[in-house]
Formats: sequence, C-alpha cells, structure tokens
Amino acid sequence: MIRRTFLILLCALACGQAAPSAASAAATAKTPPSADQRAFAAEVAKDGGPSAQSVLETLAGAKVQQSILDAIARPAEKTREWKDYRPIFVTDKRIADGVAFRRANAELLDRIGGEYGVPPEIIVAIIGVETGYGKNTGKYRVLDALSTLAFNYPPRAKFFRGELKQLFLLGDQHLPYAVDELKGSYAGAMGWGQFMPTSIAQWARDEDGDGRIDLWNSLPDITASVANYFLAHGWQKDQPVTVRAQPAADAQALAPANSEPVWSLQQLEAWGYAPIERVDAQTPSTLLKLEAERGPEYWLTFKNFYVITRYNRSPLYSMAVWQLAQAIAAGAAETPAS
Ligand SMILES: [Ca+2]
Repeated sequence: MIRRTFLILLCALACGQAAPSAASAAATAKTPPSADQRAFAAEVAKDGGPSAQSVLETLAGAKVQQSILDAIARPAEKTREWKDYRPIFVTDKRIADGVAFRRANAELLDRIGGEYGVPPEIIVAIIGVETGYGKNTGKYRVLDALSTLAFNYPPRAKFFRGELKQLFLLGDQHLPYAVDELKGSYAGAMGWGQFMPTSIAQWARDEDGDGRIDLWNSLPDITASVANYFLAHGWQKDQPVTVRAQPAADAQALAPANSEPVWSLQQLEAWGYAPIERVDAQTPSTLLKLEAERGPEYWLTFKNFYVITRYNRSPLYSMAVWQLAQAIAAGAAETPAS
C-alpha cells in the first residue's frame, strides 16, 4: 500500500533473487538502545501496547538491513512509461492465475463483492498484482523492515515510526504470528494484500469470524479486507472506472497533477477529449495520458480509478489493476474447457 510492488519486481528482474546482503550492518542484541528507541518504547507502552522493557527487548532482536535502505531509496515507477510497466503486471500468466482463482473461490468472492459493493475481479486483481495471489507475500522480517526505516532512514522515519508503533499495538486479534515472526515486503507490508500495520488497524476484517484477522491464511479475511479498503476509500458501486478518449486535433493540452476527478466529463469533452463510450456528462473526471506501445493513449478516469490509487499512488498501478481485472472478468465469464 505504498510504492513497493514495482520495486520488488524490478529488483527481482534486475538482480536475480534480490538477496538481502548478508546481514552486513546487523545490529546485535548487545547494542544498547538509542535514545530514540527508548522514547519510542515508552510511547508504545503509554498508548496501551506492551511494556517499554518488552518493546526494547524485541527491538534489540531487530536487524538493520542495508538491502531495505537500498530498496527504499531506489527510484520507483515515476520513471517508467506505461509501455514498460504494463507487460510486468498484466501478463498472460497473471490473467490465467486470476481466472483460476476467481473460479475456485466464486462463492466467497461473489458474497464479499455483494457485501462491500466492490467487483470481485478488482479484489482478485489487487492480490494478483500485490503478491501473485499470495505466492509472494515478502521475505523480509517486518520487524527488521519497519525498525530499519523508522530509526535509520530520516526522509521517511516519521511514517515508518508510526507504522512500527502500530505493529506493536495490533496484538493477537490482528495478527496470526508474533511481531518478530512476521514476514513482509522491505517496507513492512503484509499478507496477500500487502497491508501496512495502520491499514490492518483501520480496514482489515475478521470475515470468517474466528476472532482473529489473518491476512496470510484466511481467504475470507484477505478478500474482505481488500474490499473494505476500497469501500472505505470511496469506491462507488456499479460506477465506471475509466474510458478511452478520442482526442480532437485541437484538444487543449492538460497535465493533471494526480488522478483526482476534478472536472466534469462535459468539460473535458469541451476541451477536446470525447469518451469513446457513453458516460454521464456530469461524471467527475480527469485525464490520463499514457505512453503506450503504439503511441499516446488518452483516458478519462473517474472516482473509482482514483480510489485504486489510494492503494498505490501511481496511475500506472491503477490502470494495471483495472486492466487485469477486466481480463480476469472476461476470462472467468467464458465457459471453462471441460
Ligand atoms: Ca479470521
């Protein structure tokens, strides 16, 4: 839920197995806690978490990993064009695996989709893009990831300190494993949907009703949590996500800063961007230009497209999720070969 999927993939592609450097700058249990760590532990205890002593003992077992610091500092998908981004995420295999997953869990996904008003194929596409349907939920210890970034990466220290604190506050009802046993991405994102601790606290669901949220092993918990994340961020049931635009020769140049739908479709049409399918003229919209294989593509994007960017800020991510979802829905609707 922060920009990490692409980094993991990039590294997996570029550096083979992306092996964490052999415990290079490892802090040992003998290192005394820093003033910052002591203050942190006191804060956790004050906010109802484990005792300060217990937090410090856990932190003493955390390892600073250089590979985590390298990964967070690497430039992300901002530098990529759509034509290079799409082939990584919208692959034949990811579509086929998504269709198989959609079919194998049809009853659950239809129920969750109905309950939360989020299309099942969007839920499936998210876990497909994030972790290959649960196959790659991350190999870093979450404790190492969050403490490395909270105490050794000043540019984002505040954010990761908050996530680390939330991790200690989550407790047994939110996690199936002990804090020092959890594995996730180099940024501390966890489970099939790659939830950060604050996302688990706010939006994860115990859908199977066993009294504990398990985003690694319970498909009802996993899919309902993703659906609830979308619902909570404003997903509009049965509303469009995006539609291609046919630009006029004299279309006004536009470069929106983000995916917020700040204009009416009518306004964008007046500026020269006519949708190729019928959509209500008052629909809040914005424009997205993509550098595709065969040249520029123009898309009119709506609130639901923006909601996908709440999972990951990149509009390329949002488009990849949406196109993967469309392909999965189409594949799942075909009569399976018997
Ligand atoms: Ca559960």
